[in-house]
Order: sequence, then C-alpha cells, then structure tokens
Amino acid sequence: MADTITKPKIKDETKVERPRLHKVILVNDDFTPREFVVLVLKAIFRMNESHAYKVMMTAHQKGACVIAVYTRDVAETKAKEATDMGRSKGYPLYFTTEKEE
Ligand code: TYC
Repeated sequence: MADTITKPKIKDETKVERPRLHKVILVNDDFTPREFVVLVLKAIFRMNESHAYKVMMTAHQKGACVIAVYTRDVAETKAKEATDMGRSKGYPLYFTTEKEE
C-alpha cells in the first residue's frame, strides 16, 4: 500500500520518574475538641463526616493516623493549613508529613 505509515524504529527510552509521595499524619493531643478535628479534616482534606470521624478516632486511640498521601508540595501545604486552623483557635492540633518509602 502506497500510503502505509511505518512507525519510526527508534524506541523512546527516556526514563520518567514518578513523583515521590508524602504521607500527611494527624497527631493526637489532649486539648483539641473532637468535633474541631473532624471539621478540619473535612475542610482541608475533603473528607466526608464518617471518614473524618473514623480518622480522628484512630489518631485519638493510637496516637497518630496517616490520613492521605500527596506529592511533597501538596502534603506540606495541607499539613500547614490544617495545623494553622487549629492554631487560629488556640489548639495544639498538629499535622506532619513523612516521605513514603
Ligand atoms: N484527643 C482529643 C480529645 O479527646 C481529640 C483529638 C483527636 C485531638 C485526634 C487530636 O489528632 C487528634 N479531645
């Protein structure tokens, strides 16, 4: 066939690295009200009420809970925004991040 298009024979072997993911971790404390933790999880991490409640209770009972994974920038920004929401009310609520291995 005169119009057949042949594929180029050179293989593209450029390696593309996946972005490393970072965990956001909710840390328990004795002062932040449970309902406020739920409110922050819904606002910053877009959780529904029942998921937010389960995550809050896991942190409450175990001391901490991994709540989501994102690229580094997103994880750090969300952890800071969520921690700042607590601070604005005078609560010690704390979200941290950790590189996923
Ligand atoms: N432990 C808090 C209380 O009993 C509630 C709480 C849960 C605070 C999870 C922080 O990450 C947290 N009021």
